Amino acid sequence: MAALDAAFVKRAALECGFHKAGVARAGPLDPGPLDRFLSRGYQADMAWLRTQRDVRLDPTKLLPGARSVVALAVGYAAPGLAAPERGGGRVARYARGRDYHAVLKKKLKALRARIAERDPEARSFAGADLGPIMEKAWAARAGIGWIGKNGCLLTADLGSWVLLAALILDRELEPDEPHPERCGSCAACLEACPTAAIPEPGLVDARRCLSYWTIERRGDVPEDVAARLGPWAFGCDDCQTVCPWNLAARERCDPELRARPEQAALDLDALLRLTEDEYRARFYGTALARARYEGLVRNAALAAAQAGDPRRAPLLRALLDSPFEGVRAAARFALGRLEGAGRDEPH
Ligand code: B12
Ligand code: SF4
Ligand code: SF4
Repeated sequence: MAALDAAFVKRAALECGFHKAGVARAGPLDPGPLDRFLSRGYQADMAWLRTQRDVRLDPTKLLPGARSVVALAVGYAAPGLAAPERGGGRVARYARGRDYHAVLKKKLKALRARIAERDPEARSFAGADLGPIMEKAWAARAGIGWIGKNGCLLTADLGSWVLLAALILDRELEPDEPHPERCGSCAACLEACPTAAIPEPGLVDARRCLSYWTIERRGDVPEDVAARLGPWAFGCDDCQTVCPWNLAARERCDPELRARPEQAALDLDALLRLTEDEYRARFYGTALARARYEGLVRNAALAAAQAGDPRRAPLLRALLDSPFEGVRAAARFALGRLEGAGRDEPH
């Protein structure tokens, strides 16, 4: 049986549905950026980023004997992606189709099976977002792209509209060259961020990032952040949509990640009335479930504050009795906004 080599693994990855694959040596990562991020508290309350620091920086701590990291990417830029939403709460592009965790996991499983056919003794550790693997750093080291000033992994042809996974292997594979940095003197993303959440090129302060507040945050969203949400009800793409590499990117989308119209812009009235049963039926299996039931209802109330339609006041008043503090706080904020707007209206 032929030995496992980089060409076989990369070809197999593409055959399993990944759009990009590269190989890096599994040596420890430069701890500098992660340590700066943690020492400044940029992780907000995502305490796992701190507790997993050592394993994140050294793949041999995840897989003893690790020799190579296969970095993998799948595109999600679909035709019509840039079309304006129908109104309602805007959803970040990566979350408009099937949950990408499930999509990437399925491809990783297929890839591991292909590797096992060729080399049954090979051991591996796979991760897609949720594992303690620095996926952007491995993608850069494996030549897939570079870490842009916006903190995302950018590729030359698909821009940053790619989702990442990684497979750590205990086999020595020929590594690819790391990708050169291609941002140059551009700073469009730093200027476009509505909350100045990128204090140092490439490092995002989650405490200011709308993506953190609308997806990862459990509980209330402070009023100064709520006031800057703009159209966003789940995630934020502002630092990506302005990027010249994204404006010129090729559209390449995994079929399962294609946007579903009902997920591209959330119907705020329906969300303000959403029950937990409806939430399970509608959102399980989508990336939106990461915010949980109470997060989505909270976000809908905050989006209603931005939309400013006073006809939503009764729905918001009903949420003042929600068992979730984050929802109650968002409803209070939205009602304050709607009532304030009403007072400003000429009679
Ligand atoms: C925590 C997290 C967040 C946090 C922090 C964001 C951040 N940029 O770190 C929050 C909640 C804010 C977030 C938001 C988003 N996220 Co997020 N997130 C993660 C997660 C789970 C960990 C990232 C992490 O460790 N951050 C801490 C920093 C310090 O780590 P790092 O940048 O990887 O740092 C290492 C490398 O950068 C390396 N390095 C090597 N070369 C260079 C060069 C430079 C200049 C620098 C600074 C560093 C550097 O050094 C560091 C190690 O010391 C990853 C999944 C994963 N397991 O990696 C997804 C991930 C980064 N997120 C993803 C996505 C899609 C998003 C959003 C676009 C979602 C949205 N539309 O709302 C936004 C984008 C916000 C932004 N501008 O970055 C994708 C990004 C895909 C891509 N093309 O880059 C990932 C990879 C998930 C996935 N599997 O696809 N996310
Ligand atoms: S995702 Fe939005 S809030 Fe976060 S850094 Fe990018 S532009 Fe700023
Ligand atoms: S907008 Fe400019 S600086 Fe920001 S990631 Fe894109 S190329 Fe880099």
